[in-house]
Amino acid sequence: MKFNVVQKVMKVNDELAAHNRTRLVEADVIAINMMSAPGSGKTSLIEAAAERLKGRLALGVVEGDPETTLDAERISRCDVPVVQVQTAGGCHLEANLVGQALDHLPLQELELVIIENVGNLVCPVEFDLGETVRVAVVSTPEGHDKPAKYPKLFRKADLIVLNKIDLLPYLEFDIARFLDYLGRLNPEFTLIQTSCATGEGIAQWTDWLWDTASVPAIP
Ligand SMILES: Nc1nc2c(ncn2[C@@H]2O[C@H](COP(=O)(O)OP(=O)(O)OP(=O)(O)O)[C@@H](O)[C@H]2O)c(=O)[nH]1
Ligand SMILES: [Mg+2]
Repeated sequence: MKFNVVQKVMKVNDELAAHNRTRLVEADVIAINMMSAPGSGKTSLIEAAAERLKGRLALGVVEGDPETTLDAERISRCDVPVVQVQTAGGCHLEANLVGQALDHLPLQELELVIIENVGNLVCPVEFDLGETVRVAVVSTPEGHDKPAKYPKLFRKADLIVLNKIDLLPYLEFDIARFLDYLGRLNPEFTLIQTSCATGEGIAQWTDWLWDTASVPAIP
């Protein structure tokens, strides 16, 4: 009985995600679902991208948070169209909410939409939003074992960003073990190491966004 209810929720979500995907393809917009634990640096990475891609790539942002408009305020200061989705305590975004957010973005003028999911390593991965690609962000203070403990997120990611590498000298983060865990989940994973504090790796991050947005959307 319980199982049937869950299936129904997921079925409705999948239908709405398919609708979002069609809208994005029709508008020729690539969408990125960015997922991580709270505080890994998702908004900081989007701010860095907005800065570097200004005038080169038409970016829009959907911000997901349980409460507040703090992240949308940060992004709007970068002169990028942004919509804040408040989940009222909910631990992930769903396709229905993202669909409503897309209504408030000038999709026809955009090339790339980054959807910052609610900070959480478990729930967001279960919900298709209609995105084109998935990015998993993990930061060094969280520890090298995160891919082993939360495999689904890392296995399904098209890109993994290891952020806060400026803090490596102060932490017992074993990068070899981190890479080993990732390799066991997906031998062909793509990893970019960044620091929003020093700017290291930000060029690679924005180049990846540029390349991803330049790929025509597949209907
Ligand atoms: N040292 C260091 N701090 C960083 C880096 N990136 C982000 N921070 C800091 O980490 C904190 C969280 O960054 P955010 O960008 O807000 O993280 P987030 O993933 O968007 O957080 P939520 O939206 O709350 O899940 C802020 O104080 C940032 O200034 C980094 O590369 N190095
Ligand atoms: Mg944020």
